[in-house]
Amino acid sequence: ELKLPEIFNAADYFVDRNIREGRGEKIAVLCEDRSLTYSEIQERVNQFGNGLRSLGIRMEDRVALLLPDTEIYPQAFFGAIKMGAVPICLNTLMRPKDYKYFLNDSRARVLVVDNSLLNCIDPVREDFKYVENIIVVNGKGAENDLAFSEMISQQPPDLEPAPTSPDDACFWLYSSGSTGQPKGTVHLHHDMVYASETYGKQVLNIRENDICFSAAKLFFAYGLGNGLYFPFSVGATSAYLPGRPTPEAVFDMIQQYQPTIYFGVPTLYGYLLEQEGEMNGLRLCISAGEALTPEIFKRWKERFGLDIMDGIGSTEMAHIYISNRAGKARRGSTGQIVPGYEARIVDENFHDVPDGDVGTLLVKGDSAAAYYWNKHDKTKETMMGAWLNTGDKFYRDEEGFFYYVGRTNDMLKVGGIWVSPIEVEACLMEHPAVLECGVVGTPDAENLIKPKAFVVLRESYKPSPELEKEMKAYVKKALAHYKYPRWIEFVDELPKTATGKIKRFELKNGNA
Ligand code: 3SK
Repeated sequence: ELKLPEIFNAADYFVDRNIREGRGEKIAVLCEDRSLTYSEIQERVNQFGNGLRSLGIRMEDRVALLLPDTEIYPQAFFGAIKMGAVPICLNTLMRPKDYKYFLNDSRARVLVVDNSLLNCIDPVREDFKYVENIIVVNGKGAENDLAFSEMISQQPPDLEPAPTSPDDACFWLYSSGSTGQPKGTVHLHHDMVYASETYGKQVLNIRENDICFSAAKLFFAYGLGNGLYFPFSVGATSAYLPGRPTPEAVFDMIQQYQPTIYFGVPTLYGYLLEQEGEMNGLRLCISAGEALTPEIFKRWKERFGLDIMDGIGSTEMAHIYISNRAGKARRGSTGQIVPGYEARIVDENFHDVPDGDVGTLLVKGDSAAAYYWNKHDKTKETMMGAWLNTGDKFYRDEEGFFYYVGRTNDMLKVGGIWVSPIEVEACLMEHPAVLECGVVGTPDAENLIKPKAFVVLRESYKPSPELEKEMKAYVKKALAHYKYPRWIEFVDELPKTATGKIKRFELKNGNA
């Protein structure tokens, strides 16, 4: 159990504590040709917090951040937290209408936006109902906008942390489901500490001399832990890539910064395996965000001699709660429960199912979000007292290893039997012609649901009826025959979310 004092501020814990414990001169952040020590970060955190105060921002006010991964992120995120405000980490890949929704739904009073992203804000800035100030990083924006660097340079370098409690609102992330508007997920000051003390310290075994590099961006719950609060929890270093994590950019980051922990998503692991490049110096390769296929795990190990440590987390739980362990990763499994968390697999009546049976995963742990902002019904559906309904289908073996079989509503019942699209995808991925694929349920002539596969071919293959036939036969041979895809559509790319997950609902709607 986490024992925190009655007055507790997460920025004091993740930033100031490093200076108190003698790590002020350690490099906190590396980005392009820049590096900042913990003392330098602390000074800018304080200046930004003071700057927000000078604008009349008070405890509990929301401050939206629309920023790429650079050294500004920790300054703005912890600066807001330190003065008691609540930063909202916004996905940088959305469209103007989405930002209008985020800003109006959250009632943020301040927006901090990078110059490179102003084009997404300008078309809707007149529609913001509550934003009073727009602070622009690396530029100036419209006439009344403030410049981040100018604003902080005029502020004093000292700031007392706001007297928040461990249970005060600390930061928000927007979580999107397959239906409805994104939900403002409210995390408390103790949540990042809990995730750091559990997954960070007991699974990653993160240490002061680690260098972390997360291809998953900081606006994503996975990236926020990987690239910010896990390294800051021990005074380690984080290397930031501001642009797109293309395979070339990832290999360059590994060359340039020699990280010890690399955090990726399965799609990117797959693309890295397609390219020339080295992954030297790593002690851990972490994967989350979507299920890792056994095929990618195997090919990664063969090529780089490293296990990929797969795990699953969620925006609602802040980070990973089931994970493989270093040196003991089990191919095809999401791993075992992370210390500090509990899991149950239940049927539709919320009764526990025996090991080996598929059910819905519920999790419990003190990094869970408190609620969804202004969405009481969704809060009640997901946050069931101490337990959180993940909406994921899993089974657990007798050794406590969990196996992902799909989202609750992605599972297909074919001829009365559950079929996991993940299993069919993993099988197709082993076919030499397949680069990527997505499987969804599609009604046949009798309106009965059958699996359909959307396949992206590797460069040296061309779509043909022969290849389609061969792939169907391949799956039929490897899996129970009812699982084979009755249709295969060859496509150039798959629709993906900002965090790299296949948008199955778009495939279902025929939008490949
Ligand atoms: O998708 C995941 O597995 C994940 C992991 C950590 C934090 C957040 C998410 C969504």
